Amino acid sequence: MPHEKIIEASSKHPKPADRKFTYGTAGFRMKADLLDPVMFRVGLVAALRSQKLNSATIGVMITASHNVPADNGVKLVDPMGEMLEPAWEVYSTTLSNAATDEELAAEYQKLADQLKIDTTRSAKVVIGRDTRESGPALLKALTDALDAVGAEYEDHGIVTTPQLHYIVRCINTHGLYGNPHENGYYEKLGDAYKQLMKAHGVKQPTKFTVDCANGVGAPALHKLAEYIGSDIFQVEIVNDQINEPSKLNFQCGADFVKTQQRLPPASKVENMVRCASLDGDADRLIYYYNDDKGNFRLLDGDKIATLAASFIGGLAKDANIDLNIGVVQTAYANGSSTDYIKKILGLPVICTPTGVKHLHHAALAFDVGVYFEANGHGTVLFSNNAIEKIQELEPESPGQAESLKKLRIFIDLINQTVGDALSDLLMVEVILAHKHWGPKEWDNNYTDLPNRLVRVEVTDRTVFKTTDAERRLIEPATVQKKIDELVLKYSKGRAFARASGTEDAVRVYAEAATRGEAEELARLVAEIVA
Ligand code: 16G
Ligand code: ZN
Repeated sequence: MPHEKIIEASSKHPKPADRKFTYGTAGFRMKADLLDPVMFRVGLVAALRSQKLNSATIGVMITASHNVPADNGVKLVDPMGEMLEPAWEVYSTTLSNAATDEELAAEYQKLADQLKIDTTRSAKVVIGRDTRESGPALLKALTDALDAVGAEYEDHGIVTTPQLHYIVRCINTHGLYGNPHENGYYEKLGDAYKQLMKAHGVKQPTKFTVDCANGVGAPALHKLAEYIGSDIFQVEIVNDQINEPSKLNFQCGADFVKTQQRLPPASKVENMVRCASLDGDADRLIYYYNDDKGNFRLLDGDKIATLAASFIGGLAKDANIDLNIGVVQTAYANGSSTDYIKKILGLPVICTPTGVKHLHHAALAFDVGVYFEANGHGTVLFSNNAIEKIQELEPESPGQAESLKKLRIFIDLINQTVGDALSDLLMVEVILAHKHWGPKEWDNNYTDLPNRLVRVEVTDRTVFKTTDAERRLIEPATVQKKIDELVLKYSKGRAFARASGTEDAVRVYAEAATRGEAEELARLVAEIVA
């Protein structure tokens, strides 16, 4: 019986009585020194998940993304590289909260019985982690659990979150998606980039600067850049000090730039030079630049989505191929971006609740689904139907053949498992090069409405219940009516309030025709909510 083994192994990873753990939007995430028992229990869940899916390989990623260095976290990756199925988030929460080692073994068995899982069949797990100091010890807690239930595992060491998603998909598709290791990732993306640039005689307009948040994106980008070669990929890499753990996400990274609306101090660039920032596990990307007057300009997830959608739409048109292209956003998308997609690009827009799994799911409804959160997390999904159409079409003119060829390679450039900063970075560089655009031309597509995000401390955030993709509150009862009345007074006004999924607070977002009005609207809505 594995139960004695589970109990014995678990006794080295005891759960403190006063803690309640929850598998949230981004897995388990907390102060690293609290995570040890959770890691052990996640190991049991990963093994069960693999056994449930006929021994498909499951991924475990140890990371806390853009959080401070003292935090860490863990999330599970399903066989095709997607996020864990929601029902299993609940099972993970249940197992992580079992009070004693015996109770844990009993919960493990209960779950196996309930889901009819044969716990004697083989279980396969692949593991990755970011650069945090706490990583190796947490890895040990995880593998202790995997050993206790006899699961097979491969440790891929320090990799980005999207690299681990990629590896999982490669393994489960038996290499069809690519070679299942870190180098296979550089080869797949790098080769696609080379073909889209070199073969078409296209060049990056200028060198650009990438801030790697002093995290795992740094070694990965160095390796990717080396594989591609500096003749066609000119990049200045800053904030790549992964040997100084306290610098992770400190005064740098995508989240810093997005919230502070300024360059990270290490990015010393001239006006009009484009810059990009990754986050601590390289699944978010944003671009920005200082304009000719030195004013900071952000090119966020909305700008990346519109750039990608218009480029793919153009290629599809030139290739004379009928693809149903759509864009998925959240309520945080700037109203100007939504207007631009609908009115100028003529594409449908779906709005979903915050959290990548919602956007990803909605994007599957299109032949080509472009999804991005404003914070820079997103990707492009090509359906099997679209891929088949693109592969099978026989071109009738050289122009059509050229566009079709680009479209085929473009599919390989994009990590379709999950938002991937490095893949998105290559995508943006390719598009800018093909359009002969600098940051200004890109930025000129549309002008963001002034907006303001406010964090409001409340006694109980769970009383805030939303509908309509979080754009409207249904509870507490009178709040939405008050917000509606207020918004009417502002030109181009829009505002909403929702409980954060990651912090104990309510977030208020407001936009309006002028900066002053956006700020005032946000402040007044915050007063209603508080
Ligand atoms: C998580 C989500 C991110 C979302 C953020 C919102 C994933 C992998 N991550 O980090 O997409 O933007 O939560 O945070 O889904 P909030 O609920 O605190 O506003
Ligand atoms: Zn991240």
